[in-house]
Amino acid sequence: MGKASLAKAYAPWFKVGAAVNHRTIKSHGPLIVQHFNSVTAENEMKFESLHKRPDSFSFDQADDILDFATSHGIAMRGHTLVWHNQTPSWVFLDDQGRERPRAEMLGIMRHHIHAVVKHYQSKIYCWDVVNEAVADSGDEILRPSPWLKQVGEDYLAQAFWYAYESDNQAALYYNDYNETDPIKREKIYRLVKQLLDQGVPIHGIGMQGHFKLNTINLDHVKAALDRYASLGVRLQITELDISLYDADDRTTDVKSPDPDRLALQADRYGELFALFTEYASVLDAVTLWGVADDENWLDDFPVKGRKDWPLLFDGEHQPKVALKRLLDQVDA
Ligand code: 9MR
Repeated sequence: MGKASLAKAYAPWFKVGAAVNHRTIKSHGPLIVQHFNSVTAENEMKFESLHKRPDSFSFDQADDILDFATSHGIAMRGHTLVWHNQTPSWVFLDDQGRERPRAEMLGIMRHHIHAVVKHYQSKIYCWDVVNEAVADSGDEILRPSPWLKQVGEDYLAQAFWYAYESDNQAALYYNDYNETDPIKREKIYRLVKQLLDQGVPIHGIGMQGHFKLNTINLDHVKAALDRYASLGVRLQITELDISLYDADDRTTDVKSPDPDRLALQADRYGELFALFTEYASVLDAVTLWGVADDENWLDDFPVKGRKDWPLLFDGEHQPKVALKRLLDQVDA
């Protein structure tokens, strides 16, 4: 176990990645280097991080993460170019607070994508070009957003073309959550099919993979992998985690993880990775959304301040039963 590496164990099938940030590349550095061969910046490459004001870019923190990765031979994904969240309001509103018209929005989008993708050209192996554009409910495929309202439905196609113009070697992904839900799955499928039919340079679908113990459904995961793969695009699991809480659980005072739940979590991780290895011909990487349980986004979501234990390493950076399961089942 001491010398074992999750990424080496699964290297015959796919890369194994982790979301990292400018703190965890230091605090969790040894763990990242030992167990992962791909990283994603958790927040540092988002629009508001790189391009807070119209006339300047700040690449420092994102560059630090890239330097960390390259100095250890770790590949890096880019996350994310066009999203409705974590995007400064100047992108959507002019100085007078008026909604910017289509031409201005496209100019801003093009400028942003060109600057960012060219900055990282040949250093970032794939980009989440558009993130979470599909509606969770209702009949519409696209969720309401300023991008949709002010540019129109072709905003996704435009984003992919701008990225392709800037780096025609990087793999360009559409990335979304609840992607294994059968209704949302079909919307994502239709969206990506339309883009492919129009000749848009879209190469992959990022399946985020934020699961919960009581709702994760392996049949749905398999059906989604099959459905998306049928489009002839590459696939990645981009943000994997398994919350220890059931979907409707709102308790706040849990101080330590329940061992029975950790065992169930290990079972689910084991089943997922076994399934993923069956899709190695289309699945290029499986990325966890964090490194260890001491720093993870679910500590605040969906219940503010509630501790969760969704990852493969515990708060002391020690392997959890889930990590042992993943190594044991491939004889690492
Ligand atoms: O993990 C990220 C967290 O630190 C941010 O506060 C949050 C803000 O939107 O974004 C989190 O990452 C999200 C990712 O960028 C896109 N998919 C959902 C992730 C979890 O919310």
